[in-house]
Amino acid sequence: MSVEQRPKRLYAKEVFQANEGQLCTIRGWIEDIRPLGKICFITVRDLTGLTQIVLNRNAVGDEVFRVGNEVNRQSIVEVVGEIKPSRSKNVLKEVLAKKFEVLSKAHPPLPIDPTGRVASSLDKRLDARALDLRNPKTAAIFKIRHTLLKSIRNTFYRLGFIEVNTPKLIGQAAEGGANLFTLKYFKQSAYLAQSPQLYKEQLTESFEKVFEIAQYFRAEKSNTLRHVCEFTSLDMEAAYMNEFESMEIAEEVVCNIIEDVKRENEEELMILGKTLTSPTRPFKRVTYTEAVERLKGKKKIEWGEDLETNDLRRLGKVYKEFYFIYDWPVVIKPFYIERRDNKVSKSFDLMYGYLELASGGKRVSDKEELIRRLKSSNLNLDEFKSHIQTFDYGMPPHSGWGLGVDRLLMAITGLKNIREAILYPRDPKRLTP
Ligand code: AMO
Repeated sequence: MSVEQRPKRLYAKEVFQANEGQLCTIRGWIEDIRPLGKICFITVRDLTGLTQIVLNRNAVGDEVFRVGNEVNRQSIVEVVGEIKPSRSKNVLKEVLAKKFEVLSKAHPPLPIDPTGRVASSLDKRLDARALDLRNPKTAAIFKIRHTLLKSIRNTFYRLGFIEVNTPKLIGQAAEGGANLFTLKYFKQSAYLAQSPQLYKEQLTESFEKVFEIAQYFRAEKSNTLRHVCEFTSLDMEAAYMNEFESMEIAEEVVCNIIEDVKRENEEELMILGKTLTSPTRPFKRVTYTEAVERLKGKKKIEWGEDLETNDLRRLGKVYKEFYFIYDWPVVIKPFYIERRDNKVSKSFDLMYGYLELASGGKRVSDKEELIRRLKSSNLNLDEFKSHIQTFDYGMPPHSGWGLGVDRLLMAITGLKNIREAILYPRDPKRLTP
């Protein structure tokens, strides 16, 4: 049947609203087949749900009826038929097939059952991710991720930010530190970018307010539930803003996402069994010093030490949901964060319970101070030569942050493992599929 001859394609969701007697085309994959003598019920799933197809031997003929009875589950089919009221209790309308064609056969045994009736380990699901994404529960996570990305863009466009794309193949360490992936780049070495930090700062010289959503790479051997080697970051940087103004933008982005997901993903939230509530604004703000005071008692934390996972877990029990920890010690923040005084930096982390979602701050915009800070961090000035030079072009005061999109999706959907929030996660043990 040529494309022109086929009646309009309907998605499962549209079948329920369509008129009885209407002709339609249904496409999707077979979830179930129930042969009952001269009739065979086939449920076809698409992105929006299930459609019940009725194959009647008298209507489609012996050969098509045999194919419909024998085709394997998960095969891709195209059905042309007429919408009828259904006699099944859970289905309002069904499609009585006039034509039934297998477009692509599935070949069992399949590695997992994407209907979710037979549970599989996360590792097995990730090995067969393309099939796992047919599971409505898995698909719900990525439909919410789609809303999250759309919401982020809408907020930044509305606030007048320019969306940018910085290089991911770089010749010098962006942030310093040892967690870089190295690769051969013709006759020299290159790295995979661990963040767009230096580029986004440079771009404030011309574009003033920029944001980027992109993947970054960290060669961290930590096998935790919140670290991966390739993660998606939302980065923003804005000239003439101080750290508190950029914290307000983070809050605005997160709150808009929650409202958008609540409105656009009601069904997906239901599938995941998650109720979203609008966070109380403004988000609570706690200084590093106050956090350390809170943690006193069980364990001695010296002022200036970084907070470890267990400390953050304890803090997460006190400050639930979204909150900021700000004014971190200079010694544990990177060279590009401005000092408030000799000890305290103009920095912040956005937290969700124990989970660090974002970090940022006001940046050093004075060239001499940047050089001093690079030296005191034991970084090689030569590697930062071209970045330092951009400060001679006139560097406005600026601030910004980087937010882990995968972690934010975990917070919103209630996932415990970051790997579930990423289509094809990469960790020290996983580089495929
Ligand atoms: P930072 O290194 O704290 O800051 O990273 C920012 C945010 O990115 C997420 N993140 C990760 N997510 C998953 N797996 C990882 N291995 C991983 N590493 C980081 C976290 C984290 O809060 N340049 C600064 C940001 C800035 O100051 O603008 C930076 O990269 O959610």
